[in-house]
Amino acid sequence: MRRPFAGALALAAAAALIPLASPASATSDSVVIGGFPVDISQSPWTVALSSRDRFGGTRAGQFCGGVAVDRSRVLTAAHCLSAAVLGAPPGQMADLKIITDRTDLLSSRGKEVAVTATWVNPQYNSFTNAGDFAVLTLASPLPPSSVIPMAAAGDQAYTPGTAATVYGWGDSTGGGDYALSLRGANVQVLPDTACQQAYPGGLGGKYVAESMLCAGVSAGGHDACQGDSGGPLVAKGRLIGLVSWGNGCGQAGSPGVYTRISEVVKTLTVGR
Ligand code: 4AZ
Repeated sequence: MRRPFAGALALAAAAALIPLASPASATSDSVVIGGFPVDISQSPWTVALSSRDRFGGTRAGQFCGGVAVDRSRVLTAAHCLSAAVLGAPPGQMADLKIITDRTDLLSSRGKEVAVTATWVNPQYNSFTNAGDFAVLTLASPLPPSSVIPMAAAGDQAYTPGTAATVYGWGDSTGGGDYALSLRGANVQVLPDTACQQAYPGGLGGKYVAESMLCAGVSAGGHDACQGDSGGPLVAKGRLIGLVSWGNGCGQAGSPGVYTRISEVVKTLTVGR
């Protein structure tokens, strides 16, 4: 989607039965596009964000992804918590939960944990999508094994060419086929120039290297997509990105744009 919000909005609209134009073309072979099934035990820090009140129960209320960065805190995308997506400020959503340790959304495996507080990055710019992250505080702590370390600035995991995997329950084809079971897609960290070329500004969006990270595969076909927003991009066992935006899904020349986790680390460190 050209507009960063489009994916979560599509889910909101689907839940509300508002007719939507079909998304702009995306490859059909294309988490996640061009992905593979993942058992949650392989990425135990990946969580689903859920509100059945807002999004209905057919997919357990899943509308975005998230990732546990300590036992009581989950990172997600700021745009996942916008009033446009949620229909209300996040603090007013009585049934906002995270689902942990569950591969299949409709199974009873794992746990649903209530969110007791939401913090949206005050620097988040909903026009450029810079600073697209938010923190959820959980009602009860997760096990230590469910937490992934964040890669700080200068970490080798950010080097272009590094293999990375993105995880989510989002659109698995680019055609609105939201997954019921967790998927992953293998991509690589791409040089900032790849996204600067693809997203120079204007209608297609603007890539800001300081706060965003570019990832994909140059031929296309492997990518995050609608519904994956807020979910993790992992390299060398560390969190490097959150699914944020892009033009369509899996198209050559339109890499995925992620929230750069080193910026999150800086912000969270300053705040405490
Ligand atoms: C979305 O609309 C979205 N291909 C998320 C990720 C990407 C594109 C769109 C990246 O939520």
